[in-house]
Amino acid sequence: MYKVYGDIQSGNCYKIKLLMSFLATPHEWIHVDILAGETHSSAFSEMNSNAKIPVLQMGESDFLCESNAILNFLAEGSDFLPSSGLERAKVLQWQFFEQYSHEPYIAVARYINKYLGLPQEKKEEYDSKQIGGHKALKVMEDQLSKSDYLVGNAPTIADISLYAYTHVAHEGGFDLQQYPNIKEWLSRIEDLPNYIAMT
Ligand SMILES: N[C@@H](CCC(=O)N[C@@H](CS)C(=O)NCC(=O)O)C(=O)O
Repeated sequence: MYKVYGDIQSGNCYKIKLLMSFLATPHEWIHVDILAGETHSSAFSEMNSNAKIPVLQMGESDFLCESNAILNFLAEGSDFLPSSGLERAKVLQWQFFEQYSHEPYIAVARYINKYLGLPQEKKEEYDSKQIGGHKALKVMEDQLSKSDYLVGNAPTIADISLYAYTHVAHEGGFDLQQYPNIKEWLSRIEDLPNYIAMT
């Protein structure tokens, strides 16, 4: 059985929980407290020397890191990963977008606000994240005005990757009212069978 090391409140970890719930994949969830420094122990570095969650453990000593790599591995053979080469590449296109153009703004603003309590010394950094975050939301809004999901009209792991931090973007100060297509897409995902909430 798989073991997942993570914190469900982290979007990168929640992505894994959500896919495993959709696919009914048996697993053991092991909570890791990043604020207590648990990713920096020597035991943890045996699993991921980059000191980050999530980590997927298979067997005794086989570990996989990077949330989107884990999603690709777990989704293999399921409807959440298309079989056509072009559609798979489009899934990856959105997952790279998520890591480079979305998560560094929306997740970081949320972290500063929700986890750190928006301290004065972080206010400038928090404000600087708003422009990039809205730019990413605009890109998603544009695609979702053309298709029900990010890659065509059926859910894929591209949607799971981007749902994770988008649905809690308000915790980073992003008002989703101005993105009606994103709001409908969030509801569509929440209506899928076996959906599990972050809390
Ligand atoms: N690119 C990585 C990012 C993982 C990541 O940033 N994890 C954070 C929690 S969301 C973490 O473990 N932070 C602990 C630390 O940096 O000490 C992924 O997608 O898995």
